[in-house]
Amino acid sequence: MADFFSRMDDAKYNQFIDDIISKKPLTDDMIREMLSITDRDSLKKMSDAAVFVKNQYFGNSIYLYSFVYFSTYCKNQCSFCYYNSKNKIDRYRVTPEELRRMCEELKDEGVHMIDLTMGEDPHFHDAPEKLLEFVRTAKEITGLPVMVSPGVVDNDFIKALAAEGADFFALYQETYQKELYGKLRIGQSFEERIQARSSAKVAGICIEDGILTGFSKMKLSSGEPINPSVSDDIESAIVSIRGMQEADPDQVRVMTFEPQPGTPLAETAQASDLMELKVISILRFVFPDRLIPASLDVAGIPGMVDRLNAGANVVTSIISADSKLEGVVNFDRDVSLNERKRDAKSVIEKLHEMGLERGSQESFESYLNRNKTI
Ligand code: SAM
Ligand code: MD0
Ligand code: SF4
Repeated sequence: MADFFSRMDDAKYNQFIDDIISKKPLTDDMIREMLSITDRDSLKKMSDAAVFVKNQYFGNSIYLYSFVYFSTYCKNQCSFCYYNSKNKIDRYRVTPEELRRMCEELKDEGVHMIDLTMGEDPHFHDAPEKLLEFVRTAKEITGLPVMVSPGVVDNDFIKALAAEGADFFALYQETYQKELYGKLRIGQSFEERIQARSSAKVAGICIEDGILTGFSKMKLSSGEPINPSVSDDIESAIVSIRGMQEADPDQVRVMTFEPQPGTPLAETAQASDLMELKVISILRFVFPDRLIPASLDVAGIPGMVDRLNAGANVVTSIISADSKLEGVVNFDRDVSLNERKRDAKSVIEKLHEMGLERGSQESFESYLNRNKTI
């Protein structure tokens, strides 16, 4: 049977693209059909359409975020995450002096924003001033916008982050299927997570939401499968894309779940990246003028190329060649630091090979101001 794209002639295909650019909404059935595509030519048509749409809004410009995972301590027990409190791993917490030194090095790397990320570390959660100081340091030393990824924090904390000049607040719902959420973010409130994101939006900070794919073969460490009805990847993605639309996010991401050693889901089979790539294209159709990242954390620079070719326009999880800090998913956990190749220079070289370029700082910052009325 002909699929969503193979049954379109050129005129219909061009009409589809025009409709997206004029922000005509996709129906659930359209998304379902696109996520079911397996034919290579149709997949190429889908990703080409997404890149065309991206070019309408962003041209050849790609934005780069430096990733600073400054504390890997965490009080939570997310079943998918290497850093969950039950995992017996080595952890670190960067000192204010170490952060200053890192920022001195980062400021001339060519990134557009610094992403300060932490586990839900009580050291910072219970003493907001310590995180505010990190934001201040990063902004002052690098002169760049700062994203914070602190997990769920209360409204007063968010207002203080806004007052300190935090530019972006990243907090991923992971899924908008409540039952699946309960199995991933064990013991954490679904609503409070949504609430934190919307408080940040109200406080005038740009927000990022994100979802994960690749849970359809989800198994516990005992080898026992988790109820498959909650983890059909296609239906899950549709619910989650709709969920993300609610808060009008400034940046939206999808990442493939990568099973992590020592965690409850360690035995789950690694899904291919194909679903993530399809969801990136669909995110571009549903959020045509928003930032969509290609994370280096899932599959490095080769993976970045695929994600940019699927319609992404930001590269995240850039880590300096000599940095000792970790990523989150860490596809390259076993690779020695100086072979990691997640640095800005390697990224920019690859962008040039692809006919893309690093966007200007000015255009990035004008995007950050898109919600501001004055
Ligand atoms: N602790 C904060 C929090 O959880 O919101 C900040 C860290 S957050 C940026 C870490 C994100 O990485 C998660 O929200 C999840 O989307 C992603 N992640 C973590 N472990 C992952 C895994 N094993 N595979 C894919 N993505 C993962
Ligand atoms: C990334 N490792 O971009 C980072 C992280 C946190 N804001 C982002 C998941 O892949
Ligand atoms: Fe902690 Fe974030 Fe990992 Fe969950 S995803 S265990 S909150 S670091």
